[in-house]
Amino acid sequence: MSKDPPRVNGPRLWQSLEAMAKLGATRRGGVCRPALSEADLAARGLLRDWATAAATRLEIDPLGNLFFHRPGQNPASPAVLMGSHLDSQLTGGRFDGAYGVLAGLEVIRTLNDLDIVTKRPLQLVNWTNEEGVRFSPAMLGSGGFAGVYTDEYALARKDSSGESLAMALERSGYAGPARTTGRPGLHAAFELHIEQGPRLEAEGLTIGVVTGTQGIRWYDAEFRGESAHSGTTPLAKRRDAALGLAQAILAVREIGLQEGETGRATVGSARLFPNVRNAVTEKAVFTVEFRHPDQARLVAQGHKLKEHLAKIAKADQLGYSLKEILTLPPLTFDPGLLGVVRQACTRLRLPHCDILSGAGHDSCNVSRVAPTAMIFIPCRGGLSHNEAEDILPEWAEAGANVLLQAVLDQAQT
Ligand code: HGY
Ligand code: MN
Ligand code: MN
Repeated sequence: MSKDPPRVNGPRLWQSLEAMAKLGATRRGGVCRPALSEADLAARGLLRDWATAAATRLEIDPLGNLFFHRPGQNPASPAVLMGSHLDSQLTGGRFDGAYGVLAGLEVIRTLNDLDIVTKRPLQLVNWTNEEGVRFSPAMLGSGGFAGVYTDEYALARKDSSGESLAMALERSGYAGPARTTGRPGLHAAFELHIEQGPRLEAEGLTIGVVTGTQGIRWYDAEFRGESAHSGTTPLAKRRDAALGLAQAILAVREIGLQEGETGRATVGSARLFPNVRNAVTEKAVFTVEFRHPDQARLVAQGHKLKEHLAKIAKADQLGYSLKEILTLPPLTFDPGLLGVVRQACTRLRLPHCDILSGAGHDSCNVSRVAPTAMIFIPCRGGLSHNEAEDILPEWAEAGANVLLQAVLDQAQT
């Protein structure tokens, strides 16, 4: 490796981030780009224009994942993959996901500027439905790629309007051809992402070497009672599903509190039916999420949840159901690639530390089928899944330089 490592074009990366942030921009400075929404389609279109101009060839898989191929000297050798996701939360930030995709594009643009043709082919990926906002579970596109879900299961997932992923892909022209072979072999995969936590900024560090992610469990739950007139039905006679929901929210919090500082327990979405002020609630449909670095604790939280819901249902004469729809165990990334990332930080003289990711990422799925590592940069106040999410241009540039180094290290072997 030359003594002075090649560097990305920071201003160009920042301009791309700013242009991308205009697509689905919200009044409060964030983005709203649910998977395959008009805004996400616009973002995909802009990425395609840029990636095509950077001399890559697009391949779309059955779940609408976008793979931009950059040829290597040895076309048959397993590729090095980099990328993330353009879809966002409803009140999302401008950098969650988009930063990793555009930094990957910047790496390709830089290699083009330097006329470097790597030995191994490179692939820039944009994963479908990472956030799980429109279709659940989250990380659906990368889950299909990694064989966590069959394509049939993923394509059948429906959004709240009843439209399936298959229909959304058909309608938007992103339904790629059926997989004919197994998963393409990858030599290495890297994902660059904002930390979505406060540690790096607080400790004055520029890069997080992501050793792994904590486990995640998603549940769909519901209570079923009986709709009744709010003016004529005595409280003792009601089978009020909203009352069940209220107790479930407190029970989920209690389960989380029992884990102390590591506790992460959330009811983030709930819908009441018939949802009118003068009728007792017949049905409450809601989500529960637990996260934990220890698999046994995560499993135990799921058992406690089931016990609580059964108790509430019995006491209030409600029906209930509970379905686990996302099961992601705690995982560690590839030690060899983590060493490559650390060396890149040292070569670039960037202060760095090992860090565990509190958030889930597509790399959790990719790590099932390829050696994978993630790289973090700080974000202001650790804020994310919030329209005020923000980073410094120098952080963006530094992270992209580490990605460039790590990709070159693996693509030149
Ligand atoms: O939920 C997550 O952890 C990711 O940000 N989608
Ligand atoms: Mn993300
Ligand atoms: Mn996210």
